[in-house]
Amino acid sequence: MTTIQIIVTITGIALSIFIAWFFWLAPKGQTRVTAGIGGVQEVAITVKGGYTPDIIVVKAGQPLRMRFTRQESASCSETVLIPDFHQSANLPEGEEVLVEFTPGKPGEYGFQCKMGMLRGKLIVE
Ligand SMILES: [Cu+2]
Repeated sequence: MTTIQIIVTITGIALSIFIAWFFWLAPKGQTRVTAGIGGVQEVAITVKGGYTPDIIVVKAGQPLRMRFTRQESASCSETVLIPDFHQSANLPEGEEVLVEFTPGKPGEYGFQCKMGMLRGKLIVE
């Protein structure tokens, strides 16, 4: 291989790694939810190649309403699971779906698509 070929190869690999990181691993935003009317903590989550926001900070012992809107047709994201709270929901494209429960104990809990490719985190304080 010539030097140019080596540089091109290395640049290509670096670019692939960055793209993979950007789409799957980079945090898409953290949000802290405060309780609104009736003491319900409400957060709107966009589902499109991931969850936005994907880190959600809430308070323990107060009802939480997660409003998922899926803006893509990729079958990967059609189901959202929150295993620690025994919650799951089907997300038809373009429709808002509510998932409601009360996080009891402080801790960090994941939510994800069925195959675990898209991930988010619920931080209960
Ligand atoms: Cu998936």
